Amino acid sequence: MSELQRILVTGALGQIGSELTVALREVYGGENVVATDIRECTDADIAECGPFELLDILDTARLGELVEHYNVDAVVHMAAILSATGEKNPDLCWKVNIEGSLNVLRLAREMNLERVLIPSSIAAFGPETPRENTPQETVLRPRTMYGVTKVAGELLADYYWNKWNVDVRGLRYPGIISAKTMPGGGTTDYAVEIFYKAVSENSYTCFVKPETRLPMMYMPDCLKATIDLLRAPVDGLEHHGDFNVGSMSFTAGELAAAIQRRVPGFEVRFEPDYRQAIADSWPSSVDDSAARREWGWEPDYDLESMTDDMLDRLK
Ligand code: VAH
Repeated sequence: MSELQRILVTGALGQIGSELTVALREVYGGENVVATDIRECTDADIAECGPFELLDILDTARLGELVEHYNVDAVVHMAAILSATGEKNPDLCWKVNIEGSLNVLRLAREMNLERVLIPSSIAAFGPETPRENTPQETVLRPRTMYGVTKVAGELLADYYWNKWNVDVRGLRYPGIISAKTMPGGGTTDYAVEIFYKAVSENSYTCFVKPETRLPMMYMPDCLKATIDLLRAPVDGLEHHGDFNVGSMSFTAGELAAAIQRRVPGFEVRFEPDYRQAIADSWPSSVDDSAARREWGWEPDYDLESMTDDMLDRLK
């Protein structure tokens, strides 16, 4: 299996996309990773280290033009509407997430792309799913439109793999915590916002209850998992679009306490809003033994080392 040469990233200005693009350019070379997003590029790292193009993922013709023009052999599809925003506009969430993924998959088949990566999420699970150490194969009955689009995305990945041998891969991201780009419209955004507020205002009002426990991952581990899966030899993969990946699980209260141990006087109040019901439908930890077995997944960060690094970066 040949190493990838040129990659197009959709949603390259998003929370994961903005750091994944930089990390991919370190592996493949700046000019070989085309960053795209629906909005103008205001990120110097992205603009200065390689090509950026405007792209609405629903514009199939434009996507095909860019893949042809840059002679792309893989698409990393990060453009999506997340869970909280998706519940405010479920029709748009379905449209962007499903039609966007289908545009990428159809193009991969038509242009015989080497590989496609389309993320899934722990949002694919629902209240009937076992909450502790959620299995790789399990009940997928999500209660959010975002989760419905993630389950559909996993099924589409398997369909395109089985019917047309399109090499599609994906991982069920937990909540991702990072210091570069604020997330947009996610239920796990509290785990990012709390750090920014600890540094800027020394107080934060958290929109989930302190006992809310969710699987979380620090951005360096997210980038490692994504690039390791993208580059993994296809022969070793039994799964394709739906790998569970875990690294740590903690409650909102444990996160607040970890920050308070480092930021004296940091005040946190807990005032749950509509996102509490979304968080309550998700598991508290996942079994990622398939990812560890099939492509060597191994996280590096835990709550303590992440908290130290996040506060160092934000200060
Ligand atoms: C969200 N950050 O909150 C995303 C993620 C597991 C959560 O999919 O919607």
